[in-house]
Amino acid sequence: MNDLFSLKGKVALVTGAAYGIGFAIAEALAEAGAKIAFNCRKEEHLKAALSAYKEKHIEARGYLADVTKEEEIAKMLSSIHQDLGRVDILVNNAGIIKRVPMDEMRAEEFREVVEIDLVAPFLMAKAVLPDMRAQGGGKIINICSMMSELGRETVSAYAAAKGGLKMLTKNIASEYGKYNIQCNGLGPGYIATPQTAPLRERQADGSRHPFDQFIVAKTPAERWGTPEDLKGPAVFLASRASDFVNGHILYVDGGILAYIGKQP
Ligand code: NAP
Ligand code: GCO
Repeated sequence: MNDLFSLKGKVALVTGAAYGIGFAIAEALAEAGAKIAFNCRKEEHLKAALSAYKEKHIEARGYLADVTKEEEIAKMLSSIHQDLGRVDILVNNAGIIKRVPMDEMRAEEFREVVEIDLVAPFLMAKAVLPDMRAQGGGKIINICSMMSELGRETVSAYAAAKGGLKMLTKNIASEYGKYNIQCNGLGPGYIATPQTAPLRERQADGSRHPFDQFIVAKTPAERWGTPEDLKGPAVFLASRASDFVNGHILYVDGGILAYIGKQP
């Protein structure tokens, strides 16, 4: 049974894995035996991440690449081929959010979120598909969101992108399943990372942020998730254990999507 979840001999590329969810997923895939490649845009993030991986005894290869830029993707993949020989697992994790009421959001802000959260996973998947087809298969994992299913105030661009990412996942699964390529989504609930830090900030009077209280009340598990909660599901979707799972969005949300909410 353990072999089903082993990633020995596999190379995994996790985008945006300098910290947060991507770092935890990369750590999990490494613990399952994979060799790790990751990227981000900022030199300071790359340097800090390389030290952090080393502290975890993970020999991750880090690359500076903006996933919205095709030429940077091509250069990164060429370097990965030289350094590690192949990509068996792609985790499209890099993402941003902008929290702005839609009627105040500038078009370029909307476009930036969609470029990173939806167009970039398309570009990254397109870049690795030829290798995966040539090597007899592969795994693509797109990091979706509660906003792949639900909306809320101020996150129109993000919800549109993550909803699109859910359908891109299903389409890649449909088009490339015949090559033994499985494409699935991982849909975290509300996870404590830098991206959600503004939603958890203590108020001036020391009380918890109203959104923090709201999310804990909306979550049957009655807590925020941590990046560590995503490690097992990520290994499952990256391993042979999920070879007949394709086009599925695996939500790791403590039950948020199942729950109508507490009676006031
Ligand atoms: P985070 O803490 O903000 O980390 C985002 C990472 O992506 C950083 O390493 C960032 O590094 C990198 N990145 C951003 N834009 C990039 C680009 N254009 N090219 C390359 N790298 C880029 O985010 P997180 O909370 O870990 O979230 C990771 C993923 O999970 C995102 O897709 C997010 O939408 C999704 N998600 C998060 C939650 C949550 O509650 N936290 C829940 C559901 C889904 P640089 O800035 O150096 O590039
Ligand atoms: C927000 C949060 C969420 C989380 C996540 C939930 O502002 O609502 O940032 O969008 O990031 O995507 O799954």
